[in-house]
Amino acid sequence: MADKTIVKNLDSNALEIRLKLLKLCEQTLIHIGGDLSVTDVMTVIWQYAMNYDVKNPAWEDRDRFILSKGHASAVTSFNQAMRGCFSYEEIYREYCTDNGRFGMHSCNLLNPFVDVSTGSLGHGLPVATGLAMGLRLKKNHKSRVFTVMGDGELNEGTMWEAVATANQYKLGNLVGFVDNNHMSFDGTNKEVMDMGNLTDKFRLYGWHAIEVNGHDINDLVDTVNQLPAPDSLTPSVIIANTIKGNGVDFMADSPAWHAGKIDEETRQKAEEQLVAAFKRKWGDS
Ligand SMILES: Cc1ncc(C[n+]2csc(CCOP(=O)(O)OP(=O)(O)O)c2C)c(N)n1
Repeated sequence: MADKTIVKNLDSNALEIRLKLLKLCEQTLIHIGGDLSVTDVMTVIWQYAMNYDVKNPAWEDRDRFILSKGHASAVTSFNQAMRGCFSYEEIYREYCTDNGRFGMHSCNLLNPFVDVSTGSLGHGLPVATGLAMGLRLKKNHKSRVFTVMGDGELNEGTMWEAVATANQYKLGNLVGFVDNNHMSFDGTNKEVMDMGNLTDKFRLYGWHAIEVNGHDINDLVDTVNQLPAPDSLTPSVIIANTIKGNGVDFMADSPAWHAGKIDEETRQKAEEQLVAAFKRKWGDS
């Protein structure tokens, strides 16, 4: 059981990030469905798990992060702002502007806190695998490479070649999360391309695979606490069962909200739901 104060703080961080996402979604179109589904996972990675010094992104022994489902860039940027990489205001000001550091996909051309640009699905895990292999070659046994994939994304690119490679080269410094919201761009994964049970599949490829409720911060923290050490020999994946558009009733589980923009009244309604759910769980304190 994770420490209750830590869990409450992380839950409060996740609420704050969801509210920031809704504000951005009023300003412009974002990938709100997949941002809301992965918010708890991303909050635990960025506010709890990552060994990272914002003042020194070039630090050799830090953990690396690759957003394989690159369209969840907004939730990454807000997490990085919460960690102190830049301010929230900078995100709102520069989002999707010419020469802005923030946009619909994660881009490292102008933003040094993004390790690898992503957005074309199916390539983040393979790059993370190469990075993990490179760290081993450099005798770096302290850093982990975290990557967040979409379950729909696992239909694409060279994801499964990377899964086999990570097992072959015993990359225990590689930690994947799958945002398992059962949805792709315009329908359910069952309709688009059914990959079956992902936990079983990763295990067949030799990975240490754990399935958790991806909206339960306590479970996520517990799982992170029990990860094998970075110098171990088995890659890990956390299959986080989530709901696309989580927390907002009219967005939840709806392919219509893969991406979208909302008006002020809609934002207020959504905010009320999120705040009420937090209070039901934690009270007013
Ligand atoms: C190579 C490639 N093919 C297609 C797309 C278009 N696309 C963007 S998001 C998406 C759905 C992916 O599903 P998933 O990874 O589960 O994302 P989530 O539902 O969590 O937002 C698709 C097909 C893309 N960005 N890149």
